[in-house]
Amino acid sequence: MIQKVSESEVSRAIIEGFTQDLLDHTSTDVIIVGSGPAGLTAAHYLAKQGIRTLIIERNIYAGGGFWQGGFLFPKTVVQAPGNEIIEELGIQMDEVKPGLYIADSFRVVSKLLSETAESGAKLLNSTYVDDVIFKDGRVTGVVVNWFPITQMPKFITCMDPIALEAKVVIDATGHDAFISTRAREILGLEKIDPTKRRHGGMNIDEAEEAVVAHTGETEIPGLVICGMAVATINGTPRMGPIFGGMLLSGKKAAEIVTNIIKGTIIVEK
Ligand code: 48F
Repeated sequence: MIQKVSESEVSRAIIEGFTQDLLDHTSTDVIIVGSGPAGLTAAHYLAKQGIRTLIIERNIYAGGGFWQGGFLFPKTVVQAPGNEIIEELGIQMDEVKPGLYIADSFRVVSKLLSETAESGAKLLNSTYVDDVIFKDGRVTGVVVNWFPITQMPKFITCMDPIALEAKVVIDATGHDAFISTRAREILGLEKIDPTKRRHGGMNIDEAEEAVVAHTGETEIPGLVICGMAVATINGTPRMGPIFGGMLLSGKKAAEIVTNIIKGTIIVEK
């Protein structure tokens, strides 16, 4: 016998559950914009330590470009030591050759998502970041709205967003590098157009080293950058369908943010 419930009880459960999560994160420790491999890895390591972490993703589903390998084939390929991050999740990868590993993307992404959720991170999906909060020379949060609003006709799109505050914001928006380019615009720094190809040709080894090396605090206080956004901002080569650098970049971002947060004197509101 299936439990009987009323329609309004179901509605109430959804509204109360979601509203509580949103209220809990109007002012939080870290906001990660983008839920690709870099953003998710950062979220996983941060939330695991009890750091309040909110991931914002414009898509309905999380995972970004991690669901597919290359050429739309759902295989995740990583090189050492990136495999250690996946194996830590409890996924055994197959060895292609010493130091190069492969697994089904479906297994890898679903496990990373589930571990990140279990760590306590929250996901605000179908939500896009439209702007940053910029106060006293630093990024102190983001301005968000429902993604479907962007698809509405211009004459009814004057719908104000809301803003969410955080001690640190992580730009994990992939090729768009949206948060960094917007913050640079506010500060009057050199303009970067992510729609124009900024990468050199493909060079996996150089690209992966560069992404990890440039991951971290930007010249914009309060903003940390990881993943493919790092390559866009720094104009480093492209790595194509390999993910070790993305995972290591997300992990490095988490370490940097942890240090920032632990070193911060937190004035609770
Ligand atoms: O693109 P994405 O997977 O970024 P990543 O974590 O990894 C890059 C790789 O997937 C691949 C690669 C390396 O192998 O070249 O491309 O750096 O995930 C970025 C996510 O950010 C979301 C976007 O929908 C995607 O899921 N995103 C981008 N801009 C916004 C956003 C925005 N303004 N608001 C909310 N979400």
